[in-house]
Amino acid sequence: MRSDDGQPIRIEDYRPTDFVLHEVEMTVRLFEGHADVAASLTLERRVGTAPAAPLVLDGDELSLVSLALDGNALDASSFDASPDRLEVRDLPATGRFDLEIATRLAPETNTKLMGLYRSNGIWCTQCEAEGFRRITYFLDRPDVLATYHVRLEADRASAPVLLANGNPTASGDLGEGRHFAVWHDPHPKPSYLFALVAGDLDVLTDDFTTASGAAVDLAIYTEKGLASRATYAMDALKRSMRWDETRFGREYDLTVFNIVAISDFNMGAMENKGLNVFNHRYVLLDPDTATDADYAGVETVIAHEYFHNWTGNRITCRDWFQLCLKEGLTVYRDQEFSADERSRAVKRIASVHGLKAQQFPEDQGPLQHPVRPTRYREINNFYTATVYEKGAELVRMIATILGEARFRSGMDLYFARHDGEAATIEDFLRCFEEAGDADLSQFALWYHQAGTPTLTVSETYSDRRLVLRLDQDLQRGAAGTGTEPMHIPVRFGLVGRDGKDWTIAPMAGGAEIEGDVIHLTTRSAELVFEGLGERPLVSVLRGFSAPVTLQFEQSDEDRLALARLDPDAFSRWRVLTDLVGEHLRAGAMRVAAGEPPRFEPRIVEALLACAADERLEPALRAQMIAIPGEAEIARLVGTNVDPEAVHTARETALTALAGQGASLFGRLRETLAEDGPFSPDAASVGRRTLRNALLLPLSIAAGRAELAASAFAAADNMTDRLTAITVLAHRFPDDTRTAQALDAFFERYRSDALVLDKWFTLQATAPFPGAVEAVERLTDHPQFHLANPNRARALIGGLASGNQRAFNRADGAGYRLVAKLLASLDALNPQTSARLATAFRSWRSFEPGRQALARDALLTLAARDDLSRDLADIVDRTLA
Ligand code: B3K
Ligand code: ZN
Repeated sequence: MRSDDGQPIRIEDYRPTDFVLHEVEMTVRLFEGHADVAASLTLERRVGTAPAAPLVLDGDELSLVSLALDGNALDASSFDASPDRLEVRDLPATGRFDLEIATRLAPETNTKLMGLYRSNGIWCTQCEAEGFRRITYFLDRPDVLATYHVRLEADRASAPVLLANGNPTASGDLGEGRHFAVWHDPHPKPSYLFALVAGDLDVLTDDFTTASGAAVDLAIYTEKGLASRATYAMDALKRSMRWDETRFGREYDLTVFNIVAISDFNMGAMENKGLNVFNHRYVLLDPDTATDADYAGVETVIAHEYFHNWTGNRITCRDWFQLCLKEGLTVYRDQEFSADERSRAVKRIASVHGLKAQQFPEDQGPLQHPVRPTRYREINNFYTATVYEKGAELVRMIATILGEARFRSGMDLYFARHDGEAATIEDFLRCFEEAGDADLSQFALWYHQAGTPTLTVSETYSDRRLVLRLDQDLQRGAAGTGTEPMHIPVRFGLVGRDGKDWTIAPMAGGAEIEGDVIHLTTRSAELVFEGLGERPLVSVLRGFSAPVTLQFEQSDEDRLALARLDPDAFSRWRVLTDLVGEHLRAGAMRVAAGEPPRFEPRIVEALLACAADERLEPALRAQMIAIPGEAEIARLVGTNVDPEAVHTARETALTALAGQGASLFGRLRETLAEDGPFSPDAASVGRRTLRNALLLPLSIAAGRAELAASAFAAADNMTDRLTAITVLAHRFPDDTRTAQALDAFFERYRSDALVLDKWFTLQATAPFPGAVEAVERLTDHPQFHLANPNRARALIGGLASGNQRAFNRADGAGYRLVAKLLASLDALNPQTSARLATAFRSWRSFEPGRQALARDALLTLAARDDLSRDLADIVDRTLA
């Protein structure tokens, strides 16, 4: 039976709880096969609550063992308990009381990986968003903050390590092979930040001294034998701690900070107070098993979870509608950290690329929602690119609008005013308005109106006079949440033919300009620049200063000139990638209409000029020559997409790049050859990135697998190895060396889960129609485990989200296979099946035949009566 009635939770229904929770005391006894939880909640009726109002606690698949009030068992007439709810009546009208609740859990059979579960023998928890209610009956909502004392008991042999939130206060022996540990978290927190971990773990330790001199013991726990792979994560943690002190004045606030790496995990990681639990892929690294992208991912996620200690934990969310309050802000903070630690331009390009690849399609399809939603049916489905990535863009826009100093004052006020509270977006914005002396009421629309605004720019020049016209429009798709004009900060520059920015203010204008930022607050505005010596090149949306779709009918000549000489490196990438995108879009439409494909040589020349430009760091040069992926081209085409035509158009561009670039790329690859031992520092990464970016075009130009096969054989690190084997598998599927490489790779890493994930993904993403059958065969592979989220994502997600051509195969086989696998996965792990199902979000953009087949697959899922609420929510909204 469907697990809900489809009724949404609505923001306007928010009201505080009838009871205030002060303290939580818990004892968790872990045994093979079950766990006993005794929770004592110190509660008090809120002033103003009716004296007879019952206490209603949340549960989820719970079984109540006993219930007592201040030490006396409660009479059955005083309460009603069901798996998902506990109602207690006849509670004191005034004063504090203790409600003692005992529940029994089965962690071993908890395949949803929410609440308390076991992963490879390790007991661990995941509570955000609503997992604590799977441990005990509770006021399981983020505005209920309490201090926690937690006592853990387990067999010493199976769980020598016992961890919970906060600081350790006691531990000892219990006899009969059992022992205990007690943890106290002095910082009031909501239940979603609760965590415990118990198991036989290895550990890497270190220490940190805060700016004010407090000592912190740091530890990263891993499965046996893997702690040495956590050294980079530890280094990233210490750098994050220091950065938050210098950049935001935020210090750590406990005596220990623990991280545990777990192999079965629904998401990337979780910021539980003082005890972050991580998907092991965001902790474990070494050059032989992890790519440079994996290193960057670890650095980002370690930083992100650490930064949550202030933005999320010390100040949390009033309700789940405010999720972007902690997530958007924390993503902004981790992006800034990476920009400071690595290269600002490279990081910004990567973030904007990710935003366009993930958030734009979401904002332009059926799963569209405002950054601060007002309705949800299943909150776990709102941990989206819109809340996270667009949420981060909104914070960045506040910084752009206010300037760095006023932005920092606003943040300082936010920390000072709301520490220890559960806050709202309104609270957050008010801090910037007060500290920054600004009116953000119009800006706030960014949080409430869904959809990607279109920013249309046009320029006219005559008589030494430049008129720049800006128009904003939010018509497309934002139905229901408003289309009022927003405050769009547009960073810009006027660039001379010598490649230098002019400093010139407009003579007249319908929009305010501060420095290099135009504040567009009306639907349209014109800026007039007079007395110019020549026509400048107009460089707009520098740094992607607002998450908009830019439409600028700038001539190809101007764009090619900007790609060559804009002093702003990000803008060179932006103008070039938009130009390439437009030509690919036109190419795909031409092919779909039966015309021959072509890709303009002068655009290739512009790409090659960037590749050869030694003023640019290598990582940037690699980003400049990257040809947009098939999903991105499909998004640009927008409607009636034929994925085969998209594929052909992209192939044509790749072939042109390979042909025209062969000799340059050959020379470059030589000069970038590795000359020392592997190092994960940004400069080495940049060189490796560019060198590896050349392997595909060089292999295409040669038309043979030779180069990739020898690169595979010579590789001494995973970045080079994975690049080479991907070129083999995705370009030369029938070459005997490809099969050999796949076998060798498998044999070498057969017991390394994280590398095997790559092996599965690499086959699932091979851009051939036959990838569907390959994936189906791989589901029978002895190493394919549907219950392991990383493996499920590697294979099913690889096909559904990473292989546009095969997933959208004309006969619908891709849709049917994915739907079938999602139904099986849903029975085990609804959160992961729902997440993977979002791959269907663009189904309406395809040509009618594919649309009908995708719809059929979705309807088959929708018709199942055993669908989880998570998956039903995604499927229903996708079909709506
Ligand atoms: N806050 C967690 C995500 C929890 C997701 C729950 N479905 C990780 C993060 O954003 O840091
Ligand atoms: Zn987060």
